[in-house]
Amino acid sequence: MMRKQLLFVLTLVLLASCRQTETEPIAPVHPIPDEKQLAWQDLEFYAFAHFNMNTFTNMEWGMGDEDPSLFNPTDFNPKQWAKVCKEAGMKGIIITAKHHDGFCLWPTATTEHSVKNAAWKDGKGDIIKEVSEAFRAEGLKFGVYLSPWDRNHPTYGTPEYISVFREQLRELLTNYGEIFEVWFDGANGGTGFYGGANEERRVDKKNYYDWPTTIKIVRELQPNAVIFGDAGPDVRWVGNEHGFAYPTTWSNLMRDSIYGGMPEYSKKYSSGQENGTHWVPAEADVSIRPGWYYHAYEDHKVRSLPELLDIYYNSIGRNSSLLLNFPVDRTGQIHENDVQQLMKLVTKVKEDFSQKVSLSVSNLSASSENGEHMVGNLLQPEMETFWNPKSGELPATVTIDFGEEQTFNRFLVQENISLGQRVKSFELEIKNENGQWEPLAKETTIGYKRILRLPDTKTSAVRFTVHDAKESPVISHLAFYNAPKLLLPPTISRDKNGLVRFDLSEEGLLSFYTLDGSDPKTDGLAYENSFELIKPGTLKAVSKDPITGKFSEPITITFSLAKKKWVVIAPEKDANHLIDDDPSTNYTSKQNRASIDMGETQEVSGFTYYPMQTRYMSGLIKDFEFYTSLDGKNWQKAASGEFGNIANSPIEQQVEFEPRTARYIRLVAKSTTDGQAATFAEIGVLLTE
Ligand code: FUL
Repeated sequence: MMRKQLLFVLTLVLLASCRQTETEPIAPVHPIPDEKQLAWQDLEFYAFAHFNMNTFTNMEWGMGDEDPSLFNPTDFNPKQWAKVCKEAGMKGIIITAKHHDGFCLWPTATTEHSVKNAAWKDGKGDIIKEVSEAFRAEGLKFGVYLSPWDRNHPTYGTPEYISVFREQLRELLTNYGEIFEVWFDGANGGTGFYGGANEERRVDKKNYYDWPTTIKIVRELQPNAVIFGDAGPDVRWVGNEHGFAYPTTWSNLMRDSIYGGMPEYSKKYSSGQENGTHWVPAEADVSIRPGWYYHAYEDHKVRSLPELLDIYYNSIGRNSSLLLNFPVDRTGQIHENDVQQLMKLVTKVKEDFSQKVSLSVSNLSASSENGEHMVGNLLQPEMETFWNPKSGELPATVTIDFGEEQTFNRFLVQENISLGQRVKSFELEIKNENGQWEPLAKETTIGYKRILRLPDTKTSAVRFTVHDAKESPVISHLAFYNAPKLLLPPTISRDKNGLVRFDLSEEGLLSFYTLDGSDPKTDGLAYENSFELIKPGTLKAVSKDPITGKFSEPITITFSLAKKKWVVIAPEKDANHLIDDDPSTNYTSKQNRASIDMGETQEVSGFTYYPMQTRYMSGLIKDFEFYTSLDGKNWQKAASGEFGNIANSPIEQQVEFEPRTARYIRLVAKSTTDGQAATFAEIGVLLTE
């Protein structure tokens, strides 16, 4: 009897433990991605190329009346584009086959406004063919941007144009091999050339294009291509042009409430909705320069490494893909400055993820596991293997016991999105010295990939908790990394009073400087607080990572005299902006000149002129005269001339002249680049040593 009972109990225990290893089926939480959306999600990082008529007219939005012969790259080389993208780990490219001005980069049968009538290759060329072939040869994907708005076509605004537009689409989707993404811009309707009508044509953005029929064409001709638009249907706009997704980014979208170009899209819909009805993930598009198209005057404005890193972490790190634009230049190549910045980004991202905290299954434990979906699966990046707690268990936790103290500052986590985006809120905690859990980060959505940039964190264990989810979470991967500090020289600024300030590229860095031209690595003073520097001088500085002992490149800045005692004579509105030592503020002079009292006499041997730095510049001084005076009444001309390339290269200009004693200075604009009133960001003087 006793034996029988024991056996019965043992059988029960065995059954119970068997049941524990049984895997409960997991129903998807709708909406879920389809196959082409899943494949697209893996791409993560790909290129945009804005290269078209605007490249040759220096415009962002051409009117449509441009002469097709103007399209004429001097050294078109799409192999260079493909090589650059390949080296950067980008998975493909989307090119502006037709932008709003209507010029077609392929010899379309639908219009004369195309490469057929370009000077380039005597009208025999086909940009789309050459780019698609160059990318395919490198094993990269190819996509097309086709602007629904066409400021050239005479029929734009009538039903006839829709047939033209669809025919153009058919040509693109038939003659150039596999297309991975078709990009439909939301900007449409407005003023234009329209075959000579030169008028404003507004369209009913919701109904005019009859999108369902156009979408069918894409499905028929390119069943694997995803379609991008504000309302998807497959991939959606992130709602801004600076490349940032949101801390809460759902791939679910209330798609049926949206139409392309709707005014309230960015505010209301672009971050996705928890209860969104369709799977339409975000794509963050951003240009590597201020403009989408190439302008020589932006050659010095390619985004800095810290800016590019912010874009990377705020897009790919926030459940979005990154579509990074190159304004291909007039030669027909990606400009070397853009390549340089891109490679800096790629190198730094590689570095950030090169020191992984090594983990094995024995480091992990979970609050519960659903059969085969064990916590150890989190170590593999593949989506198909994932951790899933028991159904209904929330919060659900994973404890990562490092065994010994580890340092990290990046946390990467992924959901198996093939079962739907589920997590609504999660938290990271670390074990402190007393063995208690301390909060480290509290966030909301995860999605395909979420990366957190964290402060340097030293601990022996971390607890990852999903507090809230639509259904039991399906987490496919998590990892910790220790990214080396971004070691850039400090950003140095000086205000009107001569106070010099350093801004460091990351917290925790140190900085050293010299004022006598010597090496700041060996002879530098430690920068602690802002300091005064009135006299002109050369400041050299470096940053240092105290952990690795490594130094940044040095930076050298030559300061002219501080403007502490300066006043503008007969000032108009905002005149102080020209002597506030802040190049981001401007002064516009209707008199086309600026006169300054320096407050005391100086031995002056030259001057500097900083033109305005805003996106759309006007009134840059071209021909100038510079005067000095001892009494503010009698003026002597010290220099005159031309700022030759200022329209293309609006950097600080420096002019030297015969040294002289002066208390007053005056810069006169004899002409400006666009005939508008002269503008000034800053004026400075050089002194005789
Ligand atoms: C916008 C366009 O108007 C810009 O010119 C650019 O093409 C950008 C990617 O999309 O809507």
